[in-house]
Amino acid sequence: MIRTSDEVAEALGAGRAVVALESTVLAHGLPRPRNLQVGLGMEQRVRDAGAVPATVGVLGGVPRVGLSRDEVERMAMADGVLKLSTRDLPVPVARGSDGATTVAATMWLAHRAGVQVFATGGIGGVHRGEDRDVSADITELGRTPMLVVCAGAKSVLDLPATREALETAGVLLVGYGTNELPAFYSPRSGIPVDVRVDDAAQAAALWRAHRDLGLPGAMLLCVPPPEAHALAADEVDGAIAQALEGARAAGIRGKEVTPFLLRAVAEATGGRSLEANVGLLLNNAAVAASVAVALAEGAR
Ligand code: PSU
Ligand code: MN
Repeated sequence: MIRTSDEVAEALGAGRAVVALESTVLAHGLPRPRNLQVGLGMEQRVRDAGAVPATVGVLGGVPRVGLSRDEVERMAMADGVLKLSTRDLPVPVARGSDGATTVAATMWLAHRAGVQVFATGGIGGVHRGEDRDVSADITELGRTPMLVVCAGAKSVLDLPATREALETAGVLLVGYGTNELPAFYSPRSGIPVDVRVDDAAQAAALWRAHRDLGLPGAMLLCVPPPEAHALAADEVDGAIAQALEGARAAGIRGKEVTPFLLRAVAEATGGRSLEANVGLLLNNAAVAASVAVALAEGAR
């Protein structure tokens, strides 16, 4: 049912490092044509660090792990690509259509293909002032084993509430060279992580222990956004307040909320939040690859 590309299948078979990448960030989280550059750029960062990238999505009704360049382009540039959380996966499969996978759906498919490490930007979580809008990413993180490399949760969310929800779901927050949960566009949130690691080998050791214990669910490796493009917390706060007000006024609901907010914050910051988002996505891909390489080396 899930089709793994030849390159990814060979790498997994040989015990080499593989990093899963999601496609919703491309189809719905970034503007064209920048999204395509970022998708290909993340794949390149993974390769540069010695691992094989596996971008995940649904094409023509087939769940895919590992896409060609043209297929990444189709995800990024085609109109009407569905946004798929795990529960949505049957829809494009039944209809034979295309869909981009969120963190949740990417984890579901990548795990079943045998991938253990996944790089994204920011996970979904609890929306501000809408504490019944909780991303299904949290549910999936609680039940599917995956080392998820991210810059924390997107700061358009309620970060303290998201942290609590992750704790309830049984997800360990690991800071990569930091004691704090990053705030996506900026490095600090004031919210502590559960444990800190300072290099890829330490991260790999934690993940190996998690698997050896047979624990369900994911571990979040939280990487601060690179300094060069990070924004100051007060600048982001104003932009987010404006974006939330815009979403309320426009009556945005459900799966449209996150893409709307990301776009509105980018507008309110004159595109600077977009640069921060791109910078952290590329950086997370490189960190994930280094951890995947450390894991593969440890298994030999
Ligand atoms: N990180 C980004 N940009 C994004 C997303 C994450 O930098 O667009 C996407 C991910 O696919 C994540 C989704 O799973 O947003 C969460 O959407 P929701 O809040 O509707 O569950
Ligand atoms: Mn939601």
